[in-house]
Amino acid sequence: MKVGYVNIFGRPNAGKSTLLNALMGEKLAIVSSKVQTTRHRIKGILTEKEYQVVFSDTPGIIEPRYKLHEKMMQAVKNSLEDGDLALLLVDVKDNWEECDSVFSLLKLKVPAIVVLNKLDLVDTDKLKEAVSFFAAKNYCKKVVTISALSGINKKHFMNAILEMLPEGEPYYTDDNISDLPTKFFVSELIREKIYSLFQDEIPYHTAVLVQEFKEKTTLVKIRAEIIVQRETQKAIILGEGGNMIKKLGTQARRDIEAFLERKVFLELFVKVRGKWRDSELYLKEYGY
Ligand SMILES: Nc1nc2c(ncn2[C@@H]2O[C@H](COP(=O)(O)OP(=O)(O)OP(=O)(O)O)[C@@H](O)[C@H]2O)c(=O)[nH]1
Ligand SMILES: [Mg+2]
Repeated sequence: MKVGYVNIFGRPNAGKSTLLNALMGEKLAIVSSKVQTTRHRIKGILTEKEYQVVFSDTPGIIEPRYKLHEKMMQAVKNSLEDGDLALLLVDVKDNWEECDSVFSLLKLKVPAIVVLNKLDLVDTDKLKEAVSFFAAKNYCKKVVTISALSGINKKHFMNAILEMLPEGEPYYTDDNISDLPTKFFVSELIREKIYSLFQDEIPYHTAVLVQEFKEKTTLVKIRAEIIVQRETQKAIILGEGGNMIKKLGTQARRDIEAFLERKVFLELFVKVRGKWRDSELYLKEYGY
């Protein structure tokens, strides 16, 4: 059996989380059109008869400006410490030189496949040019082109990966597909709706904390807190007469119900915690 850890790296918005979900056939990582959506390392354990691959989605690589960013980049560093193979994800429309310099700075200790994503957005000539650009780089063992959004040829993609993995015994014996608790996925689904419903700084100044998760006979009761930095942001999240938080709650509940495959009663509260992104104490409390 082929086994191994395969870590996905790239600049913000490259499509790392979209790729993880496409590989897993399940929504493990939240996705948005905005940068800096993912804040944690999210493992997806893909087990088949012939292989077990533990994928890790990671936060997009940035220059840290807050303690929160530092924690996010720590998640990237942790993923650099282990692993058998790196997938270096590139949005083909992104600046290739900048992607290259980010990848070089990673100082990878493992072989890497450069994955050119969003091929649906460029013509074949441009794509070929990108393939030659990255194929010439030291860290690159192979270039693969995909559209994570339109759907990948999973068999083809997995073959490219499995070629580079060792034989061994599976790390995980049960049928878990991730190592993170249900509460984490619930809070992430709420955070995803904040990314899609609110603009400007709001998504970046927000954290979500699940305070209560009670399984009852007919439904799951969930109480979550949305943490913002300022009163004005709280007012925006609530909306006029509470219309925005209602919308947020409805959308989040639908996704949580699909994820848990159970009926959900979701209660949301908004709390103001000034500068939480720079406070070790709050960051710890909020799971960073
Ligand atoms: N057109 C197109 N869009 C894509 C493709 N893959 C991902 N996207 C979009 O790109 C955006 C970013 O996707 P994510 O998966 O959140 O990107 P990410 O790399 O995880 O981003 P961070 O977590 O912020 O680092 C979303 O709007 C996706 O729908 C693709 O193959 N084609
Ligand atoms: Mg992501």
